[in-house]
Amino acid sequence: MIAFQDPLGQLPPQASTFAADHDALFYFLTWVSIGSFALILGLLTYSCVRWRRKTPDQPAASDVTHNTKLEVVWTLIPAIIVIVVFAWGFKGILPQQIAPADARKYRAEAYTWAWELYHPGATKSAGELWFEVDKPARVELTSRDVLHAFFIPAFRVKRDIVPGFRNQIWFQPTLIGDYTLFCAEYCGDQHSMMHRVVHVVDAATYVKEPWAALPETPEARGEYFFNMKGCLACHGTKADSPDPIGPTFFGIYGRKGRLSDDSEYTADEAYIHESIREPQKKIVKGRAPVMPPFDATSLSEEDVNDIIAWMKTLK
Ligand SMILES: [Cu+2]
Repeated sequence: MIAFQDPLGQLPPQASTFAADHDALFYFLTWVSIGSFALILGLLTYSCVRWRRKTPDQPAASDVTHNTKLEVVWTLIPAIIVIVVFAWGFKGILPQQIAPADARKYRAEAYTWAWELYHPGATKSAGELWFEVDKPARVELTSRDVLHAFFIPAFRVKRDIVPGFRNQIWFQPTLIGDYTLFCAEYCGDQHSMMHRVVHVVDAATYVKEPWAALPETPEARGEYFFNMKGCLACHGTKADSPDPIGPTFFGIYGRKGRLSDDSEYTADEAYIHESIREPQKKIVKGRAPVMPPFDATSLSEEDVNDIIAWMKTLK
């Protein structure tokens, strides 16, 4: 591993063992690009001025059509640069392919437009991820629906998540702090909502399993799940929230309306519970059946009750 610091301070903090080498290659590519751009443009400008035709009837100054030596040089130098870039990138990407045997096994399931994030051995998903500093971690990646991608810029790692395909990614965080996990594959309307906080903590904090801690009151927990489970991608919380996909939760508890079969519904506890677990069972008139179901591994019975408790406060 080489120690390379970002000279312009333009990149995210180097928070994994892969980061320094990645940044060195990034700056190599940048400077080579700037250098060749300046060289080519400079030569072109110089030639245009130096060899321009000064009078309309001036004869050609030279009848040279090619120069083998020059052509070999300007083919060989770029070829060598391309080979260096390939070898450097290949050498950097190889160790990213196979996780060390002692890497902790996490799991991330992506769907439009949220993440289910599982810590090692957990059966219930968490809203954010916690990693221990200087310990390798491996994340198994699956998608419920369309293409997504797991991207943590501070770790300099990114991998596509392909539906029907088990992919994985690994890294070793080296810097305590809070970073961001993004979806890096455009996956529809609310793609930009697919970001989560990723914490790198010391061993003493990690053993306390901070991911299990939840807000204290049912209403606060309900709002937490609303933010973490992707509800906010389609549902607003204000009276005038735009609602192109799902209804706003403002004043939703107790609301009456018509379903697609013209029967009447009241948004009571049982109705909201069913709408979370089996959203396709009853579709409100004029709405598209686009809401994904949330089963018990995603939201427990208590979690659903917390969400309903929080909904009751929105009025
Ligand atoms: Cu996405």
